Amino acid sequence: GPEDMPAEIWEKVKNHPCYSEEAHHHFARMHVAVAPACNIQCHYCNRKYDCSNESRPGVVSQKLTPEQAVKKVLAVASAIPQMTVLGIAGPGDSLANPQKTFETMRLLQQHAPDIKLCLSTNGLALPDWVDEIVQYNVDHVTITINMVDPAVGEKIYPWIFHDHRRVTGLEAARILHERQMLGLEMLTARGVLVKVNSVLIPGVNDEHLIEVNKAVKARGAFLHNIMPLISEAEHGTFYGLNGQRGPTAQELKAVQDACAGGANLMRHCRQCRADAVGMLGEDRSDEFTLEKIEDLA
Ligand code: CLF
Ligand code: SF4
Repeated sequence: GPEDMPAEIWEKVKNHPCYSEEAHHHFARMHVAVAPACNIQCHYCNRKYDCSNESRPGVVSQKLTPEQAVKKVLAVASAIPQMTVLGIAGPGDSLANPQKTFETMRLLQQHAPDIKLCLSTNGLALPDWVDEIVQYNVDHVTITINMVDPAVGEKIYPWIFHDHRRVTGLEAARILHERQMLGLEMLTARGVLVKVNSVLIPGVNDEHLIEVNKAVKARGAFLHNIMPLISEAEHGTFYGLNGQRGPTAQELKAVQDACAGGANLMRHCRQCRADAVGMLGEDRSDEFTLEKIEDLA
């Protein structure tokens, strides 16, 4: 609440359903799926579906151009007055598609300046785009950080694509880790609120997430969202580690409780799809497909 934080931070979180537990009862968010490509491979990702760093696996979102995205935002904003935040969260990585992501942000600043802008990223490209993030008034960025030790990272990421080449193994995890930490520090230094998402993978990073929580708090993260791996065989999650299961509700709570006293935890995440529309946990994306927006226009 406003008593726990400086006034300028409260201004940024009071209407954001993810950054404020209270706000999620009153305000809605929407995502536009303008970012299809990704620059890393997570073992738990199946490219046929939305990015599982911010989303529910097994969902296929309707991809939009920046122009279509803006049409959709305007249609949703007039239908859902509680809609305060527009996020770009896939279906790949927002910053692996910088032209599409920032063209969408630029158009939205022109046509819907009251809507808060949010994006989510794996962090690999983040240090290269901090100026644009600030320039387009993106107030909120989510970085998915699953490890702060490349030896753990090597079990989660088979490869990254960085500096025009594919990098594998420990070196890939080391580069990703360094870029995530640098990007986080650069954003908090510029006053952008950063939320960190971590996917809890039993036997791989469960206890390690306590270290992650400390490391991201030390670098200024505002909120830490520890999400369960959703492992469903038919979606091919963890193709690199057959039979990898997700955590039980008790295991998730145990890790969250072990992080108490560190970075503030988000416990109301609903693992939204990359084209989610409505209040958290509500899915109205079917009401705003491209075909239906064209009919409204
Ligand atoms: Fe979207 Fe994410 Fe922005 Fe929210 S969702 S880009 S911070 S506007 Fe929110 Fe959905 Fe959880 Fe994400 S409940 S998956 S945390
Ligand atoms: Fe998949 Fe997202 Fe990981 Fe890219 S960052 S591989 S889209 S889960």
